Amino acid sequence: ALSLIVAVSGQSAAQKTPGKIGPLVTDLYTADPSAHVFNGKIYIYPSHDVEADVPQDDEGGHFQMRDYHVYSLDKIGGKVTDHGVALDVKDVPWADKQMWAPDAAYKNGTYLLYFPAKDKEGIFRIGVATSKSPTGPFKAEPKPIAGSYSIDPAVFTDTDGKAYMYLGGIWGGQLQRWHTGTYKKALMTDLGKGHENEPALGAKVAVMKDNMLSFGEPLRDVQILDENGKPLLASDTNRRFFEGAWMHKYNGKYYFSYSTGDTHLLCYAEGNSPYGPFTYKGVIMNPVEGWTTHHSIVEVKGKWYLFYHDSELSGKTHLRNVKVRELIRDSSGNITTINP
Ligand code: FUB
Repeated sequence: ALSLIVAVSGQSAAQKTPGKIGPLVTDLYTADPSAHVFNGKIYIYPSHDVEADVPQDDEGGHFQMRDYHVYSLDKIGGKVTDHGVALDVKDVPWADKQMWAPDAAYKNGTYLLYFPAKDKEGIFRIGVATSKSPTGPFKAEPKPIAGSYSIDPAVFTDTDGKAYMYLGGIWGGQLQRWHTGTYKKALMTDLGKGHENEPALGAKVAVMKDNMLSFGEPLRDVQILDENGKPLLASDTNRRFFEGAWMHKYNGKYYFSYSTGDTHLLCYAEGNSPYGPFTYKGVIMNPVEGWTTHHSIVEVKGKWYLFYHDSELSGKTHLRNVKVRELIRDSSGNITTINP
């Protein structure tokens, strides 16, 4: 049984002092919510946080998630239904542990669940699992997506039907270890000392093949530029990409949003193509309680919503809870910063 505590109350929810925004799920810890509307219903694909008594470290060893639950609701503010375990790590032939932030997509009668997990060598890969139902259960493909690595897959289907996967996360998400093209375990955080004034590491993107099970091209860099058209630098930790990519399209423009990780901001950048380049625009949300901040943005019946998490229920960084609030823009499409 689940309870929904929040009421999202129109425009005032994000701009003025909001009424208290409560967790959407209170009987399990949930995080990294990827929200989608399928057939008029809202579905949330979050991580399922658990206590595994692993001490906190820069590699995210304290995030030892083992399965996914899918949630649905008929409307924002409506009852949240837990559809049970949709995929368990024990049923993913290639995966060993750490089922981190997932996403979902739909094509031709099939729902696809995309997820990162560490393989038996301790390397993060992206897996895919399929179901005829948006709530699963999902059946995992025997191998991870060829050419995939790192974490936080986000699959965006454009208005022309083409789908793109964005992925990546630095530090514990291992993106920096692929910087030279092959996996180098020694790189622990960003590019390392002495590289602060080089362009920051970017998220990656690839178009998906029609079957949505593999990449249709090698991964490309997602470039974020500053107001002068120069790539953001690795030292620009208040603006550079860290993890948790998301893509949405609004009024014909592509909005690439992400977390800055160690500076705990949700930011966005705008572009004219799903590949970018994207120009940095601003902060979507200031830091929440807990180290991580991770989000998705979705349109429901003509209004836009931000799904995110914080650590209100536990007070612990690795035991989080999913929330939702309205996303507000000005007349030019700029997103108003939320103070959670
Ligand atoms: O939930 C584990 C990791 O924490 C996610 O993959 C990151 O985005 C961060 O939220």
